[in-house]
Amino acid sequence: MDIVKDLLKGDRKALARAISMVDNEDLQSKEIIKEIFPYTGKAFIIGITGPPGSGKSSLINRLVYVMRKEDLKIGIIAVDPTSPFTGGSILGDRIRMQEHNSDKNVFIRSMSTRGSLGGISNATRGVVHLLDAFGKDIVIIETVGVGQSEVDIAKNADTTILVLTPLSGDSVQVLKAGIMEIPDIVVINKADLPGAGISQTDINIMLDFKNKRTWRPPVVQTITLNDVGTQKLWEEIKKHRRFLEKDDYLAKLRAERHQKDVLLFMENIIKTKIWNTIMGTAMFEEMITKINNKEIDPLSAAQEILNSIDLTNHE
Ligand SMILES: Nc1nc2c(ncn2[C@@H]2O[C@H](COP(=O)(O)OP(=O)(O)O)[C@@H](O)[C@H]2O)c(=O)[nH]1
Ligand SMILES: [Mg+2]
Repeated sequence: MDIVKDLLKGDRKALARAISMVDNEDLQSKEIIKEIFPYTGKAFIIGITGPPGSGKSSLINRLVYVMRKEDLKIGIIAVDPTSPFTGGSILGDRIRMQEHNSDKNVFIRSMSTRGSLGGISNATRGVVHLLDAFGKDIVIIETVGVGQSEVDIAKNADTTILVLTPLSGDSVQVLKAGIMEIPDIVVINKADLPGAGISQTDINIMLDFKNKRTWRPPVVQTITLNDVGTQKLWEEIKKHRRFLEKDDYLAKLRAERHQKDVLLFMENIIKTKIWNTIMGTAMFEEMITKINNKEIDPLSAAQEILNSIDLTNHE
């Protein structure tokens, strides 16, 4: 495809168009991903999550400056849940990061989650692949932490950063939700506000208590307003990356990700296939009637239907 050729040549307009096609789940998006996939796997993926307003976008804005000093090419995806409660934050993200608009090596894109409850959609994963194939060294995904998204981001990123603040009771939330297994690095942003030290102590205790992993997540205090702690955070990201690369963890992590992706796609394909094959058919209606009349139980009905339909040919 021409669009893929242009994208691989470094044409930013082609990248933007391809992203829109993938984001809209355009008919051609499958073909695009297929063609660019061999060129992926070079970018390092950083996931940044945390409660709304904790300062994720502001932090990314600062981090980008630090990364650009090392001449790294950066792609940023700000994932916003399509929730009425956070409706305005896409605009906020853009404003927070627009300082980099004139930098050709920084590409920023907002995406919605399409009701997948703050999770990472296939479209988002596709856009990560596009940015990767385009030649970005670093891809940053920002997601609002609303439960499922934290778990999801950790599955999709190489390094996951959880951004908390001293005041909002964030650490209590974290304790409740039991998400301390997820971050590779914990950031306490807004360290200019009172309570940062206490939060740090609390979080460290939780991490020591909860964590039996080989990597002990460091806790970094930042103040994005005055650019405090950004360099330290970047050093910790690089440390984590070296850790992943040392024992081939990164390769294992990515292999696991591919395995999950394939399983998920298979589930989706089969589900659609079942749906398309049986919905509205007389056979299905009859089976439901039989269940209503207690002539058959639902599991036996499911097995009987599956035995009678052809599930091959998964286009
Ligand atoms: N006091 C203080 N406010 C901050 C800091 N970082 C961000 N903010 C403010 O917090 C608000 C939310 O920031 P934003 O980056 O949009 O948070 P996000 O929703 O997590 O992306 C903005 O009004 C920022 O100016 C900080 O270090 N200290
Ligand atoms: Mg934001």
